[in-house]
Amino acid sequence: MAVDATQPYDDQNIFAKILRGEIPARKVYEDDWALAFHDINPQAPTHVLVIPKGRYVSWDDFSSEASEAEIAGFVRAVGHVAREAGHVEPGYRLLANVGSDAHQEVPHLHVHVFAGRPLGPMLA
Ligand code: DGP
Repeated sequence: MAVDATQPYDDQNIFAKILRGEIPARKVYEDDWALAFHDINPQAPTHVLVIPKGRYVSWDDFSSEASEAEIAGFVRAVGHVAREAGHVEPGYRLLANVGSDAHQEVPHLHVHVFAGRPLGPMLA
C-alpha cells in the first residue's frame, strides 16, 4: 500500500529495521551516511536501494530538513553505488518515489538504482 509522505517518521518501517540489523538484507555498501542493499523484488539485473541513515520519510523531508553533511554524504553514496556497479556507461537510472501518487511503499527515503539492461524511455 502506498504511503502518505507527509506522515511522521515510523521507526517500525521495514528499512528502519534493516538499518538496525533486525531483519536481513543483501548489503552492497555502507558508510556513515547511507546503506545500500539489493531490492527484494528486482526490476533489472542490478536493482539496489540506497537509504540515508537518518530518519527521513521521503525526498521531501530529507531535502528540506537534512544537514548539508547528510545530503552530501547520501548523494555521494548513491553515486558510489552506481559507479561501483560499473554502470556509468552504458548507464543507469535513479528513482525516488514520494507519496501515494508515486506509489511509495516504504516510508523511509530510498533511491532505486536500476542498471544492467536497456531501461527504455522514462515513465511519466
Ligand atoms: P517504493 O515503491 O519506491 O517505495 O519501493 C519500495 C521497494 O522496496 C520495492 O521495490 C520493494 C523493496 N522492498 C520492500 N520490502 C523490502 C525488504 O524487506 N527488503 C528489501 N531488500 N527490499 C524490500
